[in-house]
Amino acid sequence: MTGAESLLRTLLANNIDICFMNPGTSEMQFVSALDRVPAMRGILGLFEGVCSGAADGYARMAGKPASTLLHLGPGLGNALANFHNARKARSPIVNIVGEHSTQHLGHDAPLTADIEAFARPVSGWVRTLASAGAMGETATAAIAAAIAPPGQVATLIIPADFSWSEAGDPGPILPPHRRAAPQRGQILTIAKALRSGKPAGILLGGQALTEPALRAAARIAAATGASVYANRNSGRMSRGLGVPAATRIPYFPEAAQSLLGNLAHLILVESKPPISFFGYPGLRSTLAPPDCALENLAAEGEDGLAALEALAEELGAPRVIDVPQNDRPALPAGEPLTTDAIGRTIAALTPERAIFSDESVSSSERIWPHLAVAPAHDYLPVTGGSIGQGLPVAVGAAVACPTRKVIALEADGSAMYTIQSLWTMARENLDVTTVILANRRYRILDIEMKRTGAGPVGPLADRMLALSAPAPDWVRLSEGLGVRAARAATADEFIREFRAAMREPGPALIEAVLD
Ligand SMILES: Cc1ncc(C[n+]2csc(CCOP(=O)(O)OP(=O)(O)O)c2C)c(N)n1
Repeated sequence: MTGAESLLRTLLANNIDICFMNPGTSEMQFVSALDRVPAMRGILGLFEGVCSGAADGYARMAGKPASTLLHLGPGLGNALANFHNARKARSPIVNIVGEHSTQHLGHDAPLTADIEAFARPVSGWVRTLASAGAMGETATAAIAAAIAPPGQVATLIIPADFSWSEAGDPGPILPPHRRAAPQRGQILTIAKALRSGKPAGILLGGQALTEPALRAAARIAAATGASVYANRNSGRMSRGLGVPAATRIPYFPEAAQSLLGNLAHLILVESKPPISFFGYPGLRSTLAPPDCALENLAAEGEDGLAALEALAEELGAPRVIDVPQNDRPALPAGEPLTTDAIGRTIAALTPERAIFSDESVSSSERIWPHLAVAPAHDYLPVTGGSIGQGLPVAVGAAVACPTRKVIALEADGSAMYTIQSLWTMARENLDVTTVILANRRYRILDIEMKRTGAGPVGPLADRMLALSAPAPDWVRLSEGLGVRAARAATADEFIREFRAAMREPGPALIEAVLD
């Protein structure tokens, strides 16, 4: 068995059967092994940022890693921004990077680079394979590192000769991992704080934003009057009709500080203390009041659900929570196309158990409230602030959940970073509807320009923010990459196109013209 085959068999034995890849000469052995090991599904991305973002989206929805296969330092370099987002999402990913053969490495060939240095800032574990014979064991070590709670990118660099040489058996199969249970003493301390009668909040992050954890938090809120908040940059959140709500911490620090302003206690569940996205002149970066006591109920990587349930029991919280079942909104009629009209339409027409990949940037605050009355769904935000992740994450989510509708809410500027994702959606016939919010500007930067006190936007500065001359033609771009597409300039047109996209499976794109 060659090293390449041993690697693929080790991944499969450990239940990793997807590889988002963009290979080159040093990875040819892996590509050819796909025909001998067909249980590994190779998915081609036409830019490495698609591969890393797709592996992130896959991990968030599947709860287990995909692998990525990238070409040398430059291939990894192209993938870094979305590995950065994956790192912030705590997504487990086994990232395999090909390296020159060992005898070639000393010659400083054109593609030679310090791959470990490229990998380190986004990876929790980095290793260059030492010999072909060590392949199985080292691959298992990479998988163990990736899935160690709370999850991380593990980068395994493989010299080409080790993949074409004879290797030993595949590596061992890992036992299922357990997240640490809550500390009894900590639960009692926090129960006491919540019984004190002082204003308290519970901030949920990580895996504590799934429905069972939201339900446990709602039980605690019912028993104590505490408010329940959501970390806006956590990888995945359950939401919609029938799901207990958590208030998302606002993006701008003034609104966030005012929301949390009266808290005496903030209980952290799989979340760091809340901080502002950016620092601004004269503003604090921390969002909780300076005298608020921060208490860790479960650290990142610990079992927040078990901790919340134990706390609810300790507090004698009601077992059943009544979640109001609001009506779905009425469709807009005869209205211009606004972000509100888009939000209402999506909430009214989205099917059960949809998955939203949200990279709607400046449109998000207007669309977000409407999704509260969409059917129960999963919501995947941008975790690390690096735009160009929404479409790749949608690809990965659709691969992980082939029976669910995925809806990518995409600001036009962000969508251009990894537009190649559309081709992978078409190639793999993924059930993703992409809504392009075509305001033809880097709109959020207009707002940030004012907030940072950077001065007025003159005509030359404006050319750095406007996407209008020429405006990208999304219908032609999408069709050119194999995804059916339509343009909507009124609410009625948007309703027609969105309804059709929800009825018909497979990839579709709607350009929603907002200017
Ligand atoms: C990789 C990366 N490059 C640049 C930025 C800076 N940036 C933040 S928002 C933004 C423009 C967003 O424009 P668009 O996606 O069209 O959304 P809009 O603000 O119009 O809603 C840019 C360039 C970033 N966050 N990440």
